[in-house]
Order: sequence, then structure tokens, then C-alpha cells
Amino acid sequence: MLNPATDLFLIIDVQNDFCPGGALGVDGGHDIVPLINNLTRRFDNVALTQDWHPAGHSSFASSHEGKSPFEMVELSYGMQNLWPDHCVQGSFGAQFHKDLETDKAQMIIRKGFRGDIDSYSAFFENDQKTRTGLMGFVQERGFKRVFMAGLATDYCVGFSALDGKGLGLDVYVVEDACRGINMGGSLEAMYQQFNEHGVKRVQSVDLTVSG
Ligand code: VGL
Ligand code: ZN
Repeated sequence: MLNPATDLFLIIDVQNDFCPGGALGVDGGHDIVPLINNLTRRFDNVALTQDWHPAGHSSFASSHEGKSPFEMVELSYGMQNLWPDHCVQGSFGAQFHKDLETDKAQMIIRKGFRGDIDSYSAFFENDQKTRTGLMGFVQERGFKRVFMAGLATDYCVGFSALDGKGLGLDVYVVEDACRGINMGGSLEAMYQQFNEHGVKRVQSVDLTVSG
């Protein structure tokens, strides 16, 4: 049962580049848009995240000579996956999917905008220290539970869920309203982490509003 006053729906990175045909297209990424729109109508409080990189970002393989997408590289804060150029600020790929209903969103948090740090999580950048500001919003508005959906399950949704839980929130991942990249077992590994840390997995049909 949803509690409209204290629940937040956080929609992660439903952007053209993560949908089929995009630079880092996730299989079936666009299929979740109607489900997410339907969920949006059930919540009073909605926030969006938007992956938002400057050109030449350090997470792009093209920024590292001799490296290809999906390889790893060591950056100042540790190991970083390399990606195709994606979600470049102002580009079509960085725009939300055209059918995503965004009008109700009270907050759009952009992440990955610092050239030298990537950010999967909506709460912390990949150095695990730099905060995005989302927790300030959550705390000031008094949200207790955060329901998450979007792309990709095993990266941005997953790390947002784990960080939210680590910050003391009650976190639910709406499984059927997410799609994963699933690279080298990353999806199973993320589900394992959810189990270990108490991130709950729910289905969108189970989220009902009273009355
Ligand atoms: C994402 C890889 C790189 C995501 C963003 O939204 O899951 N994955 N940037
Ligand atoms: Zn990115």
C-alpha cells in the first residue's frame, strides 16, 4: 500500500541513449515507459534522474587511447567501466524518452556532469564520497520510502537502491519497470546485493493506492 505523503517515486535515466537504438541501448528499455507512466499516476511525489556527461567524459572509452567500450580502466577513485559516448549534455541521446510523462516530476537530478568522475548512483558519485544533493531533497521533504524504476537495473538503478538503503531509506525496486544491461553476470550480482542489503524487489501490480 502506497503512502502518498511520505513515498517518493524515483525514475532513473529513462533517456534515449539507454533505449534501443541509443548509444548504450538496453534491451527492451523503451518497454518500461508505459509502466512507469502508470506508476507515476499512483504517486504524489515524483523525481527523475538524468545521466548528463560533458563531451570527453572520463567514463567514455573514446577518452582513453587504445581502450574499447566495456573494458575497465583505473581512475583516481578506483576501477571504472568504460562506455560508448552517451548522454552528452544537450544531445538527443540525453533527452528523456519522448513518451515518458515528466510533468509531474518535482525534481530532476543530473549526474555524471563532472568530467573526471562517473556517477551511477543518484545519491553518490562513483568516488562514493561526492553527494549529488538528492538526499538533501529526500530529507527536507520527509520521504521515508523510495520506489525506484528505470535504466539500468544493474547499474544506475542498482547503485541508487544500495546507496539509498545505506543512507537509511526504505528502498523498493519495481522490478518489472526496470531493464538491465547484464554484462558479465552484473544483473545476478546486483540482485544478490539487494538480498544482502535489504533492498526490496516488488512488482508494479502490487503497488496500490488506498481508497
Ligand atoms: C548508466 C552506464 C553508464 C545507467 C549510466 O544509467 O545505468 N550505465 N551511465
Ligand atoms: Zn553514464
